[in-house]
Amino acid sequence: MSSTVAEVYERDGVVQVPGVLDRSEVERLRAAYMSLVAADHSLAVDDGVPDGDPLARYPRFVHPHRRTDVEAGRLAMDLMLDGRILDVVTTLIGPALGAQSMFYFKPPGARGQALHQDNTFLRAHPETCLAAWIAIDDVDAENGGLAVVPGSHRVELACPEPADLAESFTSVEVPVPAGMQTVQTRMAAGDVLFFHGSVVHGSRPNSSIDRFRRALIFHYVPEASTEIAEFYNPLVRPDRRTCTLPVAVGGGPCGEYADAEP
Ligand SMILES: O=C(O)CCC(=O)C(=O)O
Repeated sequence: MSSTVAEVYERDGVVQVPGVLDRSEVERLRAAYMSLVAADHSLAVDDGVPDGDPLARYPRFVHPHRRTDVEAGRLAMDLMLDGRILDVVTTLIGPALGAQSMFYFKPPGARGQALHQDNTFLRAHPETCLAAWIAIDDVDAENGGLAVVPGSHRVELACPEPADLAESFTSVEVPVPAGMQTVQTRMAAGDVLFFHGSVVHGSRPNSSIDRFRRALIFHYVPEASTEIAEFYNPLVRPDRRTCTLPVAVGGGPCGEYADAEP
């Protein structure tokens, strides 16, 4: 592993690795999740969106890796532990456990997710979590690609504020720390963005007419973690065995602020 990836992560809390998945892998993931969402919403997070909202038809899915009875779930489990991703994770945070998988469909017209920090939800201690955000489509500002605040993993943060519900399906927003800026990512399908659990990040609406912005997201925590929010137990070891960690107070699925506040 090139030291550059670790150095960029150390400096910015976020690093993009291009071309981790090839086109056929991306197409297979896309097809598996589109066919699952057309038939079954049992993995959907209840984000309380109204009927008619694009996210009612295409809700985000959580923990698909636990559903190895369906192809989408098997693909998630395989990829969560795939060396191309896990080797980077291990370089950045040491030996790790898989804590969460998520799939966002984000169709045209869908709202985004206001700025937040993932460890608010995972509550991993004593270190934070790490996200691997895998682009399943080409993503940019127009279709609501992820925006990140480099360096925000190093600063004290202000309290969350109400989010603009016309733009975000979650209700609370972490302000951009003083002197820092939001940077819009541009990713090709198959690229992976790794980011620290304290990095402020989020996304704007998908304002395109016809470009889905699908993403498969994994969260990892160091194997040496001493606790995590209950929602993430059991975790997955690199050899596929599961394990549990002592339960931290608060937390919940990524983005569910109301339940996350102690
Ligand atoms: O993909 C998005 O729009 C937001 C995802 C995110 O922020 C997260 O997984 O924590």
